[in-house]
Amino acid sequence: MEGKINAVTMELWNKQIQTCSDKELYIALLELTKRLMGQKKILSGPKKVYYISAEFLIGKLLSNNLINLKIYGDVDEALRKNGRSLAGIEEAEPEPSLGNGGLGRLAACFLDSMATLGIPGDGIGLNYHFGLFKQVFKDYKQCAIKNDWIEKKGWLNDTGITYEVAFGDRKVKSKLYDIDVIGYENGLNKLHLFDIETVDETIVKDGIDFDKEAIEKNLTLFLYPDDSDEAGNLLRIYQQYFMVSSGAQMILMDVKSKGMDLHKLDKYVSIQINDTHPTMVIPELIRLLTEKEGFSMKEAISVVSKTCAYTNHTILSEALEKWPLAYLEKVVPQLIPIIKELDRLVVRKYRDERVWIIDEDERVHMAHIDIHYGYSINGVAALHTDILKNSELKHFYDIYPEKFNNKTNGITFRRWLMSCNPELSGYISSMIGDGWKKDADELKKLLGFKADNKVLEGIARIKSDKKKELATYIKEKENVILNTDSIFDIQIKRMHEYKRQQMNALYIIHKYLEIKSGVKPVRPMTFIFGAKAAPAYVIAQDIIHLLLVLQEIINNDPEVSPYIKLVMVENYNVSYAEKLIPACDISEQISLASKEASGTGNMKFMLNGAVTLGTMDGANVEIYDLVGKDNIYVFGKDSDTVIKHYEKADYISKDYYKNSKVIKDAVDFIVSDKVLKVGDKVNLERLYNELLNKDWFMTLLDLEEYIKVKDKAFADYENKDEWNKKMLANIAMAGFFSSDRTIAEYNKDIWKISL
Ligand code: 26Q
Repeated sequence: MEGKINAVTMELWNKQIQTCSDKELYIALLELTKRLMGQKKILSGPKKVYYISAEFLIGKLLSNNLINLKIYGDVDEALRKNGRSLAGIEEAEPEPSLGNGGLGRLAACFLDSMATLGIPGDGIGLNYHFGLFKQVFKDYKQCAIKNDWIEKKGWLNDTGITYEVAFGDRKVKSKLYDIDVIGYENGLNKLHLFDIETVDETIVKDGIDFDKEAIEKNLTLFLYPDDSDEAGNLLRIYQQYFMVSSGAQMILMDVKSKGMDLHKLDKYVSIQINDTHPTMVIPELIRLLTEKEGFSMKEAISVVSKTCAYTNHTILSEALEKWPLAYLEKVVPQLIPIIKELDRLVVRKYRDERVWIIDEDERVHMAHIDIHYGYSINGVAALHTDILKNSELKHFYDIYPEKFNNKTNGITFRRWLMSCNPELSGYISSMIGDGWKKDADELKKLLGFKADNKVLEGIARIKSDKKKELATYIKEKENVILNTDSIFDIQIKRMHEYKRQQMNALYIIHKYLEIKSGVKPVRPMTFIFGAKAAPAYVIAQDIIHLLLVLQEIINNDPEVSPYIKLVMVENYNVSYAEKLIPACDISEQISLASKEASGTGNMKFMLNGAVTLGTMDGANVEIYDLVGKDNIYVFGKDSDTVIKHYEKADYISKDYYKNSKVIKDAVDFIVSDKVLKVGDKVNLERLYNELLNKDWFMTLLDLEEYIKVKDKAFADYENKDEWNKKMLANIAMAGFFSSDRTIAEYNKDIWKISL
């Protein structure tokens, strides 16, 4: 391998490994990896899946591709021999942040698993020039700046293929870029990313502001931050249609070029629609088939309905897309007669207005198009699918019980264990062999070592080493010194009230007040947060502000800082997650029950030996079922209770505040003199009032039990032997959450591709 790498560095830079900069080495390895990938077979067969998604949060690709090519170890060794390390070189790779969070990352894990299982399955998405904004902190607040990632030499390949996309007011050219996706010990699929030819990066001004009118210049400039306030923006409809029209044309051309009969499209193609963002692919396919391929409307609707399947990722009703018909009329007038026809057919058949596509306010319910005109509807965790069936989408479930199914999310173990934690990965293999890499269920063999102290201590040592590594990184990046003997408690995910970072903050305040009153914890505690907030999401910004202010106050208080450290890391992203997750002791999964569709961070933590502290929400329920009550900490009201509170509108946060001194003291601290001296009165008072007078996501409902159970988890940590067993049990039972399992289920129940 050393020779191969040196050959490329010589060719590109006329230098040997030793004298290259990290950037030069990265580019050389990129080049070498692309060449090796180019030699792999392209996965093909009679039927193909297209996973269409506005987001693919792929993260850095070098390590992952090396792992899947099975040359990670060789490359690492060759570099070490020359005094270099893959870790250093990875820092030179830009991270493509082409997604907001869970939904985008899931799409990326799925690409990895489809290729690994040998399923011909391509991604279809957009080539955003600036991914999710870069977060910087100033005056204890989040600022958003543009986040470019495209370099001259990178993973993107220009295919030279173009399509024409027509909007109501203009025609534009769509260019196709591809990124190769290599399976673990398997062949190649593609991620197809469409870009507008005339995009102009120079129109971006301060922060992330730009001219929203100039569609030709801005269409693929930015990924929209998950943000319901801005959902009405026309540009998002332009983006969505651009993606689906390009994708639909590509799919039909592909099928025709293979000489296949479009009337049997469903035999050759399944299109998985990732949330409602790509829903317009349904009317667009119908349009193309009727306008260009001579189909009758009936034939087109019939075959498209057998080809498209829909995945729902949310039960927050404000996040379900409803576009004003007038907006669609402006951007995509050619789809209007089709959407109206799809609605007419529904209205003719069903009297229940709740299942109609166009409502009385002339808004188009995108999910309703998917449900009526797709052949499968799935939720992303058992509880989530149950809630869809029994409440959120009940009227649809009554009509189409056979279409509904559950596909509990998963994660790729190649990235979330082998790449981010090679030490643990290697240790596992030394005990149970390598079989788990292909069959994740084999991790259960680890349970055989439950009573083996040497093994348990080995796992504990790796955890401790990863905590030290993280501490070094955080010192460098955030300038905060962590005590690696402390317990690491981590909450990393988008900032949202339903995820309840504010509840975690109230716990920290509670501990702070205890220490101030003389009650000291037996072991120091480190609380780590990472989160971006949608720029227009006011309360989310306020929670970030509170955390940053608390960090300042706590870490600089000599009486408290020996016992508590708080660090909110800047610009949390996939690469940061890969450093944080292996170092975690306690994984915070504390959403209000019924609100987190699944969560996938919970799975990544578990796989790396963290113990979950969580509510019975999303996939936490399945984690609980797998590891058993001794290996997880659960608290809080269950989803039925929460749903009833919403139905009856009988949750009054002030009652909880008034009736508990612990709650009152913690909440009042937000607007205490000490905090107001450092922070911004406007933000802090707004958050305080929100918690007291609204608290839509019921923070105070669960706070007392959260404190109790979290204290118990911290106390249990002191029994190292028992804790190590909990770590082992979590790792051993994580196999179910491999995205290979998830994708195998999608294939068995939905796509039905024979392998
Ligand atoms: C909508 C309209 C306008 C602008 C943006 C959006 C938008 C963008 C992204 C709405 C939603 C998203 C992302 C949602 C998401 O990430 N959902 C998460 O999906 C995960 C994978 O299934 C689940 O594990 C999480 O529980 C769910 O929150």
